[in-house]
Amino acid sequence: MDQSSRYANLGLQEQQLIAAGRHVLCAYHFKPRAGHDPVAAAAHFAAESSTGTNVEVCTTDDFTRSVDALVYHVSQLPDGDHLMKIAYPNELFDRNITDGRAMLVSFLTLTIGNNQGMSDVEYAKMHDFWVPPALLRLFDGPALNIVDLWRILGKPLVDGGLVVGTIIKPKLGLRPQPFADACHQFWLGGDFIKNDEPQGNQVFAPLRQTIPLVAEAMRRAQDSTGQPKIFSANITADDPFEMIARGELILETFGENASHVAFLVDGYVGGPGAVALARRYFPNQFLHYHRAGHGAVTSPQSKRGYNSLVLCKMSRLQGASGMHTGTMGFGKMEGCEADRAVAYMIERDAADGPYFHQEWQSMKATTPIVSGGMNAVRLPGFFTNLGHANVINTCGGGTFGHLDGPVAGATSLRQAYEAWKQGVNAVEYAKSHRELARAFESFPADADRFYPGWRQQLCR
Ligand code: RUB
Repeated sequence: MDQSSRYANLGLQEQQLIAAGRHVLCAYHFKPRAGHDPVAAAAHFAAESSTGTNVEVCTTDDFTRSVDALVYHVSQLPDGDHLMKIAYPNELFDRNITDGRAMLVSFLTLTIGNNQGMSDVEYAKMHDFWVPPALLRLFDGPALNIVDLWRILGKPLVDGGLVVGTIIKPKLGLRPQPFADACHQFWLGGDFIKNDEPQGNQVFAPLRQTIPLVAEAMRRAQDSTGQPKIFSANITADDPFEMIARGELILETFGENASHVAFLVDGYVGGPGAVALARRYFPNQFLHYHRAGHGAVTSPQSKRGYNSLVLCKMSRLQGASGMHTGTMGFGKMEGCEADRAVAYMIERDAADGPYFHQEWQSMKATTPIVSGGMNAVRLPGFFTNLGHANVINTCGGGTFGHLDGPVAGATSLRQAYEAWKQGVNAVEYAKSHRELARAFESFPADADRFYPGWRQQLCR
C-alpha cells in the first residue's frame, strides 16, 4: 500500500520546521528494496516509525493524523543510496510518569525501531538528527564533565588541558593485587585510570577484594606524589540493582576519595537504562560512557543503525560526562581526521552535523574521551587535528607497552602533551625528556609514521 499521500509531504520546508520547533528531524541514508519507489518506501518507513502500520486501521482519528511522522525530503545520493529526512512530532516521544522528562529509549524505539527490518527497505542508517529546544530541555544532559575533573586535579577550570589516563591492561586476567599494583604504578605518573570495559567481578578478581586494594593504591599514590588521582570504575550490569550495589560498594570503599571516582557504563551494550541509572542514581559522579560494540552499527561498513555522531549526540542528551569519540585516524580503531566534528558536537554549545546545526541551549558539555591504540608518539598529531587537548586520553598499550614500564609510560604521555602545548616538535622535546625518547623506541613503527628521521635526531 502506497502511504505517501499521508506520510510524505515534500512541500514542507526544513527552515520552517526548525523555526516552529515542534518536530525532531532525522536524516537517513537508505535504499529501497528493488522494485519499490523511494518515496513510497520512505512513507512506509515514517508510518512504521510513528502512527502507522502496513495497512489503514479503523481506529485512526484526526488527532492520530496530527502526530504522523512526515517524510519531507527524498533525493538520490552520489553513491546510489537515497537521502530521506523525516519530521517526527515532539508529542510522539514518551515522557516519564515520575517527572515528565524525556527518555532516549523512546527516541530510539521510534527512529531506529521496527523501521530497521522492513521488507521494502533494504537498509536505512541515521546520519544526523536535530532536537528542538522544547524537547532538548527535557533530557537530563550531563551533571559533570571535564571541568569537575580539572577541579579535582587542581588544574585551571578553563582550558585545564589533558587528563592523562590509562586502561589497566591486560584487559582481563589480573588478580586483585597485580591489578592494584598496576594502578599504583600508573598513578605515580598519570591522573586517570579506567577499568577496561569487560573488567567487573570476575571470579579471579572479585570486586569486593579488588576495590579496597585499588582505593589503597590511590591513597598511597596521592600521598607520595602529593597529587589527586581519579579512578573510573565499571559498574555496568544487566540488573540495575547490581549496578547500584557496585556503585555503593565502590563509593563506600573509596571513602574520603569517593569524589575521585567516576562510574564507567558500557552504554551501547548496556543501553539507555544503564546510562540513565548511573546519571540519576549517582549524579555526583563523573559518568564515563564507554561505547564498546558500537561499531556493529556505527561503522561506515554498516548500512543500518546510526553513525558515531548520532551515538555521541545521544550520549550528551542522556547525560554522559565523558564519551569516547574515537582517535580520528591516529589510533587503532576505525576513524578519520574529519571525526573531529563528533567531538565538537558534544563539547560545544552549537555545532554542525552533516545535515543539521544543533544549538545545545547551554546544556553542559560532554567531554571527548580519546582511546584506542594511542601512545605518546601519536598524541601530538591528534591534538593538532582536534585543535585542543581538553580531553581525557586513555592509553592502555601506550602505557603498559612502554619499554620502561607504566610510570615512564604515563610520564611520556604528559611530556608529549607538554611538547605540543609549548609548540615544540616531539622529537626535539624528547632530546631532553628521556621517557618521551623511550616512547619513540617503544613504538618504533608509529614513530616512523609520524616522525620520519627520528632515529638520526635521537641518535638511536
Ligand atoms: C584502549 C581500549 C579502549 C577502546 C576504546 O586500549 O581498550 O577501551 O579501544 O575504543 P589501548 P573507542 O589503549 O590498549 O588500545 O574509544 O574507539 O570506543
